[in-house]
Amino acid sequence: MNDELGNRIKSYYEDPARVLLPRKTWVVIRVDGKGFHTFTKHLERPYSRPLADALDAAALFVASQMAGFALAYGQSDEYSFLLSDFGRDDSRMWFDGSVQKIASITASLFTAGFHRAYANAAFAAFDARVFAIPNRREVERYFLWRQADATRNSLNMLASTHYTHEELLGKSATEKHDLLHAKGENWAKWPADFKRGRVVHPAANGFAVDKEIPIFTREPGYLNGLIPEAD
Ligand SMILES: Nc1nc2c(ncn2[C@@H]2O[C@H](COP(=O)(O)OP(=O)(O)OP(=O)(O)O)[C@@H](O)[C@H]2O)c(=O)[nH]1
Ligand SMILES: [Mg+2]
Repeated sequence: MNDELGNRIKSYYEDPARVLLPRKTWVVIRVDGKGFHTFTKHLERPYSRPLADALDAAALFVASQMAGFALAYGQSDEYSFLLSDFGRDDSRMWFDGSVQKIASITASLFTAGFHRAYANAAFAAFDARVFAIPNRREVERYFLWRQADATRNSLNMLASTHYTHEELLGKSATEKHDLLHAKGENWAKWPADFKRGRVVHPAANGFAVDKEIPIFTREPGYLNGLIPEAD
């Protein structure tokens, strides 16, 4: 009776919600802080080093738990992980590519890792989305897109420490740079990781964080050396 009931419930309700990613692809999982606009209210602006460090610690922990991890890229309140099942013939995607497993385990591992590193009374939560990208060049473009977002975010964050929302409304990036110069502020002088983001990559002793990453479009070899080749 119990087996029959379980089988029926699984086949009627659980199995239809089981989505698998295709084999032999690159898989991206992006984790993003839930409501971090509020969570970060009392943190240093434009850039909180303790927050970035805790996000890095969470990413290092997740990387150590993932099968097929290639690299992770972090900025603002997010981290994107790249996995693949290339390599050996019998290599399998993490959790056989189960979307629900990958997304929920990544979000919970990241949240656990973040809290272990970040002593704060408030609880943080992270969402995770997972998808396959079928082409290596597109994987590279994915990371170019996130880095462009880091650069835009950092300029906006810095500008918003000197000007009100209304004063910045409709201003271009060049105009924001000019407004900052007018206050003796220079975005270019801020640390590389604030302007460009950070990368977690495999290293001799496990995994390491690179806080001095290049502008990806100017140094294509950087991402190229980390994104796995297809079989
Ligand atoms: N003070 C401070 N805030 C930061 C820092 N990094 C990120 N943030 C905040 O984190 C927010 C992240 O933006 P989003 O992810 O788009 O917005 P969210 O409020 O997290 O909302 P959802 O992601 O949709 O849940 C930014 O708007 C900033 O307010 C930082 O170094 N210092
Ligand atoms: Mg967020």
